[in-house]
Amino acid sequence: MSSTDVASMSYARKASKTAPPTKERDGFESISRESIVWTTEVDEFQDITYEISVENKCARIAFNRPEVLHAFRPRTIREIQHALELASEDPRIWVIMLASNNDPSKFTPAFCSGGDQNVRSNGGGYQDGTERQPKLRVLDLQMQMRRCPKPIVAIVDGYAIGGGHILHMVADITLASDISVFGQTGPRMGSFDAGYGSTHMARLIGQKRAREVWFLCKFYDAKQAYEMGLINAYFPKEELEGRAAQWVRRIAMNSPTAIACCKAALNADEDGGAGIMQMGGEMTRMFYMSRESQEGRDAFLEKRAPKFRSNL
Ligand code: S0N
Repeated sequence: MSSTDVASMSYARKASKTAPPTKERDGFESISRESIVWTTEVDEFQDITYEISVENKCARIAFNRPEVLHAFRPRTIREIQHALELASEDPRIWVIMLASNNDPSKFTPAFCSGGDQNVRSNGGGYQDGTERQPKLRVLDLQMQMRRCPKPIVAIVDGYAIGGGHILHMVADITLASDISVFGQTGPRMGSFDAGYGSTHMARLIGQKRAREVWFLCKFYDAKQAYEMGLINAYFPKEELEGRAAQWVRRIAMNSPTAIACCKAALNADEDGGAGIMQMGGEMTRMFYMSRESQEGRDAFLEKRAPKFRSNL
């Protein structure tokens, strides 16, 4: 690899042996902020869009219900789940963006305003005519996001409220525009999320702040959200797309296996047995690729004793 390649660890190196330490040595600021050019590969969705950029090893799943500030109904969640599965199983995709399609000349910008109250049923969940029975299907999506080995980057431009706020928290990274507004409304709306929506929030911002967010149902601007640790970074609105492209490009330059293992470990710390299962699954998957593991299978199929070799 040439040292002029921005992905190289040598990229921002000075020839001098006495150069002072500098954080610019990570080369991050040299990564392009050009907009990513997206291709629609699957065009079967109503409530979302699904696009990919093979060049950038990235998929973009976007809420597409701006008239209700991207509130989600069961169909929306099922479509995101399907798109997430497509991205998870596509070896060309290493990073997944969760975003929203906004046109500020028509509707107030939002990432997602949570569960669609028009289809909140008295039967214990949401029902838009596409479910056999009312469900809190978004909880299944949260689990799928946690278990997805690829990093998920939430791009928040506008309101992230209620169940929409929880989805950005469950994503691995959140980048926001400076006009964004964050908050929970459950206790004002007759609902709550006592799962990740409460416990993961407390991990992110601390117990006292999490109790404040839920008990007061105040809204917070992007600067406050950043200072609390709810989001990774915020940018002027017009810079968000380019900055998000830069972050995603950098993640996609790094080792996907190393990132999957880091994600699994960070989840395991919080998810108990289910988290250990995810991390153990990554280890087993890698072990299956080794000569040592394959020798066990081959010996069984060839009806002989295994001749294991190991560097342990
Ligand atoms: C975001 C807010 C503050 C924006 O206010 P603004 O700018 O004044 O716009 P509005 O005029 O209010 O909105 C524009 C149009 O969008 C519709 N709309 C907005 N949000 C929703 C929504 N969530 N459902 C349906 N429609 C929505 C408005 O009605 C309006 O439409 P028109 O023009 O036709 O009048 C403001 O919009 C606001 O406060 N919205 C509600 C936000 C909210 O409370 N969300 C939380 C909802 N609950 C959940 O997300 C729970 C999720 C869940 O499934 C769950 C999961 C796990 C465990 C429990 C639960 C559970 O059920 O609680």
